[in-house]
Amino acid sequence: MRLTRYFLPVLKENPAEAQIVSHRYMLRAGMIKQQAAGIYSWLPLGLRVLRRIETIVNEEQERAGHIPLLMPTLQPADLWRESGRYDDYGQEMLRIKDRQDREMLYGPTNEEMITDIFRAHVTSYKDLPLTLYHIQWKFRDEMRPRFGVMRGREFLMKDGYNFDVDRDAALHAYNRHMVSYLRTYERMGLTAIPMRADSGPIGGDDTHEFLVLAATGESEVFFDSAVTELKLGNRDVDYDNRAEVAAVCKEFTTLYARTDETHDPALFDAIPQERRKVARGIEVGQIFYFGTKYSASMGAEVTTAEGTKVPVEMGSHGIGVSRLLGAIIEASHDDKGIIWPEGVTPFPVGIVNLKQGDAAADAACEGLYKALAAKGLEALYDDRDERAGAKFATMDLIGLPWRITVGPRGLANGVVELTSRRTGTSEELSPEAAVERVAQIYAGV
Ligand code: P5A
Repeated sequence: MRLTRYFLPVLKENPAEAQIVSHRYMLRAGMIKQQAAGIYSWLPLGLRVLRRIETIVNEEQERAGHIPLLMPTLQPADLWRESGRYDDYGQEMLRIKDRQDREMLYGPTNEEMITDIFRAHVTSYKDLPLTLYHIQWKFRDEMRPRFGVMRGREFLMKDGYNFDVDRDAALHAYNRHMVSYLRTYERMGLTAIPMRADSGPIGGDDTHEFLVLAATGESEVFFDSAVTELKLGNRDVDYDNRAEVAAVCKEFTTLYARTDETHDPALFDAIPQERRKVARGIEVGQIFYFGTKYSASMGAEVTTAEGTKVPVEMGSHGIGVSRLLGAIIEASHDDKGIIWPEGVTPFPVGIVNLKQGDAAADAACEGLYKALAAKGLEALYDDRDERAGAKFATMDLIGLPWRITVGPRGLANGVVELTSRRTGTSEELSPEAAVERVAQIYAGV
């Protein structure tokens, strides 16, 4: 993408309404625009990151064997009357009437609707296990929408729902989600710690929240610092192997890690003092096992191998897709701007032309741009007629992890400069070597 042809409305001033760094940088980098309290337009740069995050979420869900579908944002109230949640949900639910005076709502979550789909089509244990998911906009009329996309009213969620014949199979689905979420967050450059939590309006016995530690997080968390050292890495977990998946979950949930709702001071005090940590965290996902809470009230039954009919065992599992942008920025920035991890960056590399209009510099930039594209890497080429300082400031603010700087002086020696946004270190290389290096970096991402 050439910057002169792009739409990147960067702000010079700090927007007064933004209280936390991620909100400030998302506005300044021209990623989002607020349209109403907690409701945002996604401008091109923001949309690119959102799509990257969706891609990672989709890849990891499909790797775990979960099947995508797409449910609507608007739902009929009657479905929610069946589960009893229409009245329970309160003011957080946005209720709408259509022209026929039928009661509708903008879905805050989809347990009822997915149960309705299931009961219409599945009647036998032979069709199980089944996990269906989608990535869809939700609406929750939050009392205090704030911090930009972090606590929105309209927000994008990945929500998945498992259907299993018995409790053991449903717990395996729960575990599978835990492992797939750990992988998902790690690919985004995040450490998200599963913590025992409270199930709130979704219901159920077993639930874990995934928290990214950040001073600006809305949840208070208590944990053994050793839990922050755990990494899934590139382990090739066999998602069909119950024991293997359960062992990974055990590894990640044995050390003490809880949110304030489930905090147990006696257990906490048993941790060696130097490892006892109280901090704040951003909740980027939550998984629930709730058994037959929805299937029993909504009549979603399956016949078992023995020929009896039982309500299907279920759980639901959510990732805060739009919130993740805020969480990643909170975890990865400096005083100049965002520092995107390679996994989610809007563009893999930026090209800065120090002397636009200089024939050699222009030609070298065009050559780099094309050579990168031939390797499947779309660069953001700053081809504006601007001072070098202004170009660097924009690149630093929008946070591309790599920058190639091209100027007449370097070119006279046959080199360009490759700079890491994270470390600030630069290396002089031939243009061909710079392209090779960037391609190598992204080969593993
Ligand atoms: C699980 C999937 C559920 O709704 N039903 C379907 C279950 N869980 S949850 O914890 O309430 O939400 C899942 C994740 O969505 C994000 N989230 C939000 N993101 C931005 N703004 C909000 N107002 C908001 N509310 C929830 C969180 O990341 C949460 O973990």
